[in-house]
Amino acid sequence: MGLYFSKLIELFANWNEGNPSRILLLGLDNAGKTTILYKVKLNENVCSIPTIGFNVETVSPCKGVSFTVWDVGGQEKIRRLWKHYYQNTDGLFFIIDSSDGERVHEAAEELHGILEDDSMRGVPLVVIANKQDLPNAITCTDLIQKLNLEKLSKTQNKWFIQSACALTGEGIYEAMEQMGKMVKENQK
Ligand SMILES: Nc1nc2c(ncn2[C@@H]2O[C@H](COP(=O)(O)OP(=O)(O)OP(=O)(O)O)[C@@H](O)[C@H]2O)c(=O)[nH]1
Ligand SMILES: [Mg+2]
Repeated sequence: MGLYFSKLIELFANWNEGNPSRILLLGLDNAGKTTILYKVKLNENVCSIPTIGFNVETVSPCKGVSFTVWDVGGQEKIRRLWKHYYQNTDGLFFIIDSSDGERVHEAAEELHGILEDDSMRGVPLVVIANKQDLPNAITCTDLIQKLNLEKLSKTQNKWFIQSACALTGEGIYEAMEQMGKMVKENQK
C-alpha cells in the first residue's frame, strides 16, 4: 500500500508543465494550508473542508516564480503520509495557526520531524505565522523561540518566518517571494 502510494505520488510529481519548483505546504490540521493555496491560485477565499489526501496546483505568485504546490492534509492520523511527498522537494512552507497556542509544541515537533528526514536536508523553509487577525495571535518573535528555529541555523536548512492572514492575503505574497528567492539561492 505504502509502495503503491509513493509510486502514484511520483507519477503526479513528474507530470509537470514547464519546470516549476516543487514546494510542499505542510502544518497541523486547521492551520490554513488550503486557504493559502487557493488564495494564491485564485485570489479567493475558498470555503475549505479538512483535506483528506492532497491538493496540488501550479501557481506563479510573482514575476519569475513558478511553483507546483502540494498541500497535504494535516490531521494527526494522516500525517504519517507526509513522508511520501518529501522526495525532490525544492522548498517547504510550514503553516502555523498563530492563535492556537495550545498546539504550538505539537507543531514544533512535527516541523523538526519533517526536517530530520534525509530527503529534506538543505531544503529552504518558510514558516507562515498565519491567522494574525485573531486575538492573542503569537508573534513571529515568540514563534522563533517556541518552534526552536534557531536550532535550524546550526543545521543545513535556511529558514525565514512571515506573519500572515490568509483571509486578507496579508503576508502571503511576501512569503511566496521569499521562497522564490531562497529556492533560487539554493540551486546556485
Ligand atoms: N481568522 C482566520 N481564519 C483563517 C485564516 N486562514 C485560514 N483560516 C480558517 O481556518 C480554517 C481551516 O483552514 P484550512 O485552509 O482548511 O486548513 P488546513 O491547514 O488546510 O487544514 P487540513 O486540511 O485539515 O490540514 C478555515 O475555516 C479557514 O477559513 C486566517 O488567516 N485567519
Ligand atoms: Mg486543507
